[in-house]
Amino acid sequence: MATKQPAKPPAPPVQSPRTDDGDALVVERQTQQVKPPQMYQVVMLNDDYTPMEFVVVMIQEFFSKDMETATQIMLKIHLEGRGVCGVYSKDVAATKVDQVLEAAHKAGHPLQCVSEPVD
Ligand code: TYC
Repeated sequence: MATKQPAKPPAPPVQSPRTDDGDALVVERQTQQVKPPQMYQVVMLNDDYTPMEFVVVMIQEFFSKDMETATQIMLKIHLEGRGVCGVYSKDVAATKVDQVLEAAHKAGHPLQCVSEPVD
């Protein structure tokens, strides 16, 4: 004797999301993750007048490099025209530029440096 299976209850209707007041709620899927912040490199420029020793001291003092690393960076700038002293957030890079320019100006040297976005 064939037994009749009880009919399946109908699937409940798909509920669209609602607020507590019963209003329809639009749910958006966030497709893009938060990107890391743009970083900035502080680039020091060569000139013919600023003493090498002064540049080394600036790099040690404001970019926390040891004497050997600071000397290598200074020589790269001297030979190639420019060199990266460090990479920072936008505000910190701008502060480093200001500090170097102020110290150089006070010492009477034309040393220049700029901050630029890292690719
Ligand atoms: N070219 C300078 C000199 O011969 C030295 C120097 C190096 C200056 C680096 C600036 O960013 C600089 N005295």
